[in-house]
Amino acid sequence: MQQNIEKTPEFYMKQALALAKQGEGKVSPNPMVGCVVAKGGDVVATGYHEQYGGYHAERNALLNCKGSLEGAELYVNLEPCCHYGKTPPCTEIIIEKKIRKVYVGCLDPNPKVAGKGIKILQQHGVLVETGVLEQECRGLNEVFFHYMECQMPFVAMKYAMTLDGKIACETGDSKWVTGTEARAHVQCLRNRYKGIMAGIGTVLADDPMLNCRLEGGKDPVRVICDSKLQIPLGSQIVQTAPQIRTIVAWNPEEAEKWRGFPQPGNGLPSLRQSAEALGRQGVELMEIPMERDGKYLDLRQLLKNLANQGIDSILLEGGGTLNASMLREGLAQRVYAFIAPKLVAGAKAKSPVEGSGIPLMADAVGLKQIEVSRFGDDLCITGRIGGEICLPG
Ligand code: AOF
Ligand code: ZN
Repeated sequence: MQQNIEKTPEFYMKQALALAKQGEGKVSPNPMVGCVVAKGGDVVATGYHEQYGGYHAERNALLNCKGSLEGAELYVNLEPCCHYGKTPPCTEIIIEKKIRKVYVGCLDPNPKVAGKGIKILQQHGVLVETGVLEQECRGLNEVFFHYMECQMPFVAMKYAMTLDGKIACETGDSKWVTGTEARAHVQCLRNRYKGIMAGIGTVLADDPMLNCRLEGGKDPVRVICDSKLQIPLGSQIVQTAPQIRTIVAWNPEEAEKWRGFPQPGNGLPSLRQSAEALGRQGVELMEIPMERDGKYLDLRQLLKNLANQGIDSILLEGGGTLNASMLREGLAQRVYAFIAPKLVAGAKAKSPVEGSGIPLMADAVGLKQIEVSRFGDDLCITGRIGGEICLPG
């Protein structure tokens, strides 16, 4: 019996948030949005944004209810839109259905909406209350906010390490640092983020698939940083490129240098042959300039290109060098550190973030909004990296 539950706006907004989350992995680069309609305190309709290009949460909820909704209250985690996109404006149907009051979690950062949705509702006599569970609502759509505001993908750095801070033994063996529960959770992360990024070192060492093995999940777009275009045709990633979108970021000059210019008979396929063979497999080759110091691909440019293709988020499963470059350039927004309660020791065993490091502890990159969870015997610590971070090269 659900008696005496205080039906505050927060009570309904929590339901809207849970509904919104059902769109995870399916609506990108749109936000996850859920909607609850209540009349006389009873929930009479619910809906959520189910897939990219489909109806928005409000329309789904309002069309789900046959009876009159005049005088009802509507709860939605994001400001209702007021523009004609792939679907008509949500404000229109809210007004048409004579909703009395709309409770909004947070404003929509999309410049086409950005407060105008609320204004239109008010101009039509609909009462509006904003900021209900605002932090949770913004948190759920942190990717959408970042992508809209910065036109860059939201980058989440993920790694698994031992309690003594190693991602592999000195021998290079790394199977497995964490247990099955933690690794299963990584599959959820791969479903959540639109793309997944790794360096060529990881591909050569582990021959990974970088797909999503979650039932009903979606595979992330695989992005491999491979300036010299070394990725083997026989690697699992290239072999599965016809089925799973795969982008290889490379640099023609670096690749040419590495092959040592025309050396007939050295056994290596020419650059043109490699590029053509990869292309035939469906691998998308993306030319990227090198950074100023010439050591690494210009990651900012790479991320910009990905953003232009609608890739709003990246799960970074890089090695220590790629992770360090992302952090140094201030391009990562979140960290997921999985920590296994075991020790492997070894001064030469690799750690999750390498590069040249920050000289002073006082200047360490700190995480905010920390959450700690446990998967079997392993821990996961996650938090946001705030602002622009400047690390020495
Ligand atoms: C809402 N409710 O459920 C969603 C909203 O391309 P379209 O037509 O789907 O429009 C996408 C934009 O609409 C998106 O950038 C965001 O501003 C808003 N998403 N708004 O009222 C929803 N998904
Ligand atoms: Zn809408």
